[in-house]
Amino acid sequence: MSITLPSNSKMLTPDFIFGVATAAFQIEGAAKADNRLPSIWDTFCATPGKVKGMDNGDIACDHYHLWEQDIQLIKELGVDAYRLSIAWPRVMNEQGEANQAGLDFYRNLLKKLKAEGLTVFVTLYHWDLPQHLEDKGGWLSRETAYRFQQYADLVTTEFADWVDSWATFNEPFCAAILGYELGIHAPGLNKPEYGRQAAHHILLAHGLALPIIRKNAPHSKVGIVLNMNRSYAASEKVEDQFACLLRETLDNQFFIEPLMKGQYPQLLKTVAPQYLPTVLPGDMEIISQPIDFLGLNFYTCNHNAYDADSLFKNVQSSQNVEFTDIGWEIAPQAFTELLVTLHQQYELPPIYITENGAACDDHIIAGEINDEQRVRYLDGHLNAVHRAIDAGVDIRGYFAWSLMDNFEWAEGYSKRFGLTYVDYHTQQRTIKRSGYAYQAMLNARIR
Ligand code: IFM
Repeated sequence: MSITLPSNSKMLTPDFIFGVATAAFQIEGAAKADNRLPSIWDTFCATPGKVKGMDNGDIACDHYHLWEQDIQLIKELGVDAYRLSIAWPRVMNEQGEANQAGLDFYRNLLKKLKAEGLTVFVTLYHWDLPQHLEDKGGWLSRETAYRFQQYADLVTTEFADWVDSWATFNEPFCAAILGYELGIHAPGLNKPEYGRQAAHHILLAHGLALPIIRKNAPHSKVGIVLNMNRSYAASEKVEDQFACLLRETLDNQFFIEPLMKGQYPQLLKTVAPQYLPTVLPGDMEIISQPIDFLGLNFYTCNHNAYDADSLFKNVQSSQNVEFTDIGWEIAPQAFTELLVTLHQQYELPPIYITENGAACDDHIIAGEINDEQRVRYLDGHLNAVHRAIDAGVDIRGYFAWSLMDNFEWAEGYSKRFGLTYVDYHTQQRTIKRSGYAYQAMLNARIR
């Protein structure tokens, strides 16, 4: 079992980059080191019933201390690029001043990544909002967007020299909807009207930060990362088709349309106005400024049936499908369809697949992890990207999620997405079979 792309694939040419991705809260640990402030995820983890096993990010993969060895791991995998995020609570105090110790950590990390010849993608916000900002309203408050602008200014001034590509946000859908509408992520609020308002403020923060990042880092690319699933209707029935359309609109179009067209989807105005946020004059122009790239994270698809109360509900596929350990359907064809459809719907900037991967029930046996399902998953999804490129979609890179097993949010450490296995007792890293398969595919390229 290997990962094999067609020999003529554009993905095997030197312009296409392959990487691995992580996020600060999920790997760093050192939750109180060097004046790091608490984040909403520290608070959420400490709240009984929110995170499986009451796991937390206090130690995680201890990357804060093991970063040099982790860079060697990245090198060993043979990737071209590494995608990481910066923890806002590590680098700024409550007064909005720089925390030098936190900045030093990232400066050393970024310098070393560049010295090792890696292309560096940095995300400014991967969900770890400082708790003191949540206490003042978090993403429900417009003011947080202006605080994000200050944070982006600090970080991009400090690190412009070592970052090739900046993403303002990772997955606004998850930060806003899971965090403020459904209550299954930090800060754990769940009012229907909260999620969309939080999303609007996140998109506003993205737009407010763009000109600042461009000024501070004129040689870097700047964009945003959205997560998208492909939505299917449970049947041909008109009401199920409607349910699917609404689900796709709320999950995908609600985020991409303001960025690309400066408006929220028209459909919501007519059928579900409760999902429209309060927008002030000028906001949509700020949100829809041009970006250099769009990051897309893809994992799975969903199937939707009409429900009289909630308008749509999730149902299982009628086909015989395979699931990963987190219960997500494996659907590589949906990945190609999603990419091609977006390409038809919008004038998109170049796309990077900034995350894609599988949670598997991994076990280390005699020092090896035989994660055959993940190898098949990666092979299927890389070939799905290849087919989308062949169909005309401008995709420039692919990042596997994740470099190593890590803190999987509400699932704690129970779900493993890594190409590398982490023993959380010893912090021993062991490359899985999937990591070796990725490495073999990368090393076989003619550069
Ligand atoms: O672990 C997460 C990541 O932080 C954001 N995208 C999805 C991954 C898997 O759930």
